[in-house]
Amino acid sequence: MTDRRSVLAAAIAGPAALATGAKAAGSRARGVRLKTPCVISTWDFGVAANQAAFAVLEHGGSALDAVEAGARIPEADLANHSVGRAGYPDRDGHVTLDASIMDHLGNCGAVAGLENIAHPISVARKVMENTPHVLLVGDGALQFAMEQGFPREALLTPESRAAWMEWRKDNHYQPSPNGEMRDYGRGAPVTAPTPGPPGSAGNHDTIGMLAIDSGGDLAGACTTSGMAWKLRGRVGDSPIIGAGLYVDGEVGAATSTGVGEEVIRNVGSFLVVELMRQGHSPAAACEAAVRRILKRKPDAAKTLQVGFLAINRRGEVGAYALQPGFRYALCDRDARDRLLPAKSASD
Ligand code: SD4
Repeated sequence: MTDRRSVLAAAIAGPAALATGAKAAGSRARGVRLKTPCVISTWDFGVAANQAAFAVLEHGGSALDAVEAGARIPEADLANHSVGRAGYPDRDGHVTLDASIMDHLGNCGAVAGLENIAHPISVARKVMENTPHVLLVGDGALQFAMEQGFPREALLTPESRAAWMEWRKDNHYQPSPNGEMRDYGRGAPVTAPTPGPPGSAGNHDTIGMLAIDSGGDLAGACTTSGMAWKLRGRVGDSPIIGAGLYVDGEVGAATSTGVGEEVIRNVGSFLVVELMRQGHSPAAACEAAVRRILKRKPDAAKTLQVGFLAINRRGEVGAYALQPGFRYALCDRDARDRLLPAKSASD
């Protein structure tokens, strides 16, 4: 508890305090090791999602059940405009959701471009468990979800619609670094310590969640409404196994957030896991994956954001991003609501 409070207190105290806190937390992040069972996830609202996941884990539940339960928290959060219900729509006003889920044995399922279903992560799990396939998209994914009993509902909230109408005034599509935070502290620099408490307006983004259960098994989940104002039909990294999420029970797991195109180009999460297999720590593997993006696109550290988050079988955690601003949440028995800033290529 104190940990989150101290990070948030630093945030409230101002940029200088956050800078100090970020440095201290950054060095801890390099060596942070959690006790099993544990769960980690992207961004500030990961703290609340981790609580739901940990409630499953501490009662002996599986990592797979935990990450599904955790991912459903931001999916249901009406203040969150980048995940699930209330997600910002595409250019044409359609809320289209992407999600994937994977276990330690390589079982996986995903949906992309799913409309009118509030919990894509649970549909992804049904794809994994009830079909011979990995990925269902668009109308087919919707048909499948309804066959599986998911309620069909309108997802575009008045707030999301208003934001879309505002965007349509100049109709300029240019994802900005940490753009999902734009509603909060409007006009403040992206590194400003103003994201606010988990789940608050502007404090939201794709959630990637990774867990280890008390049996030592790993699982991961990733769910998003994708980049706001994207072209209709655009699919990001989150539902692409190996890009937005990858789990290997013998090694560890990784997930990503940010501009999915750059993650897909470099098969980012798979790369992170393969680097861990070769002996990299999670932190070093995440950094190497970010540097791979930079190698191909040197200006990426100025123009866009991508963050990776990883955990190995031993519970060691690492994260790295192109730019400052990416934070991640950690939870185990000892500290259930830690929130750390990731180091970045721009530090
Ligand atoms: C995507 N990676 O659709 C997701 C969106 C995201 O910060 O993470 N935004 O590309």
